[in-house]
Amino acid sequence: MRKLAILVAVALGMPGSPAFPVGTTQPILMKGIAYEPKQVTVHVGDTVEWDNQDIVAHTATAKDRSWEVDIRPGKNGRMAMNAIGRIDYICRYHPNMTGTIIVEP
Ligand SMILES: [Cu+2]
Repeated sequence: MRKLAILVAVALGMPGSPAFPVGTTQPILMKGIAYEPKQVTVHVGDTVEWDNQDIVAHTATAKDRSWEVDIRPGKNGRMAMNAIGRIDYICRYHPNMTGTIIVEP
């Protein structure tokens, strides 16, 4: 019985342990000249990864121009989210292509 309890604790990842990795990766597809999903919610320290499945290049460009990730067809790119808040972003090549990232504590 005691052995089982230990196994459950390991399966839950034991948050708070220094060995537990910080941050996860949130995937977003670039497909059909659109971001999918259009809006995501992540936590500070997480990484957003865009996967361009179109045959044209796209960018993820913050509307305030504080950062940009340029992604060629069939490639992917990532950006760590290190500040709380709402980020609206667009594709510089296709201004109608818009997305939102909500970064929570
Ligand atoms: Cu684009």
